Amino acid sequence: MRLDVVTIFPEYLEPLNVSLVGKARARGQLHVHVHDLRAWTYDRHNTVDDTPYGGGPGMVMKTEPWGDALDSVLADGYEAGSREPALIVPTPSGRPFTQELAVHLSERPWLLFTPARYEGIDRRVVDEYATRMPVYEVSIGDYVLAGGEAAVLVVTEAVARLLPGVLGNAESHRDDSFAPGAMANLLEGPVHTKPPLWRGRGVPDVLLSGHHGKIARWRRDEALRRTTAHRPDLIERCDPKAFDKKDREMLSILGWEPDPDGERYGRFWRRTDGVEE
Ligand code: 6GU
Repeated sequence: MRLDVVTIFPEYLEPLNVSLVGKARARGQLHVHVHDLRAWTYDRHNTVDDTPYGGGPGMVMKTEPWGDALDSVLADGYEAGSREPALIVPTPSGRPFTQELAVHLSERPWLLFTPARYEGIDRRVVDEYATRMPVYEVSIGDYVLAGGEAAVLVVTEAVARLLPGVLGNAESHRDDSFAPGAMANLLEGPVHTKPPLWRGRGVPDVLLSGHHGKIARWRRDEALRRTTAHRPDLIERCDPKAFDKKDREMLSILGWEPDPDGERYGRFWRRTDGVEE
C-alpha cells in the first residue's frame, strides 16, 4: 500500500517511522511519502492561509497550494503505476472513523491524506478532487484537535495493522472489539500474565484452570460487564440474536432486559445518584 500525506508539519508524521507502521515500511509492505505543503507556495512568506470569505474568526487554507500539491503527488503516484487513490480529509466535521472504514480503506492500494490546520481547507479543493476519486472526510472523535495530523497517525495505524502480513497473526483481528460482522461488538475484558501473585493480587482462578470452555465464558461475561459500564450504546445496538442463553443471564444480572418487541436490549434500572458505574 502507498500512503501520501501533505502537511505544513512534516515532523508531526515522524511516528510513522516507528513501531508497527515503521516496521511495515522497512519490510516494504507500506510506502509512505510525507510532503511539505509549503513546497507549493511561491511567495516570500510561504503563505498557505487567508481570511475567510463571509467573515468570522480564524483562517482558511488556500486553494492554490493544495491544488498544486495534490496534482503533483497524483502525477507522481500514477507514474509509479497506481490506480487512483482514496483522498482522506481529516476534519472534525467528517464522518466517524470506524473499524469498518479502516477495513474498507485497508483494501485500497493508495491513500492520500490532507490534514489541515486553521479552520480547514477552502471547500472547492475537496469538491474538485471528489470528481476524480473517492473522498472520505473523517473525524476521529467528538473533540476538536488543532489539526488533522494526529488523525492521520490514528487512521494509518488502524489501517496498517490490517494489511496482510503486518500483524503476526491474521486471526488476531477477527476478535477485535469493533471487527465488522462480529456476532456482537463488545469491548474486550481484562487480561493477565505472569507472575500469578503480584503485590498480594492474584489472577482469576478460572484463567489458571486450563478449562477452555469456562475461560471463554468468563471472558465473555467480563466483556459484557465492561461494555455495560463503558459503552452501553453497544449493547443497545446489538441484535438480541447475537446473545446466547448464558449471555442473557449475564445481561440480566447487569440490569438489561429485552425490549417488549424483542428487537433490542434496554436497561431496566440506572443509577440516578450521579455516581459513575
Ligand atoms: Cl480529523 N481533525 C481535527 N482538527 N479535529 C478532530 C478530528 C480531526 N477528529 C476529531 N477532532
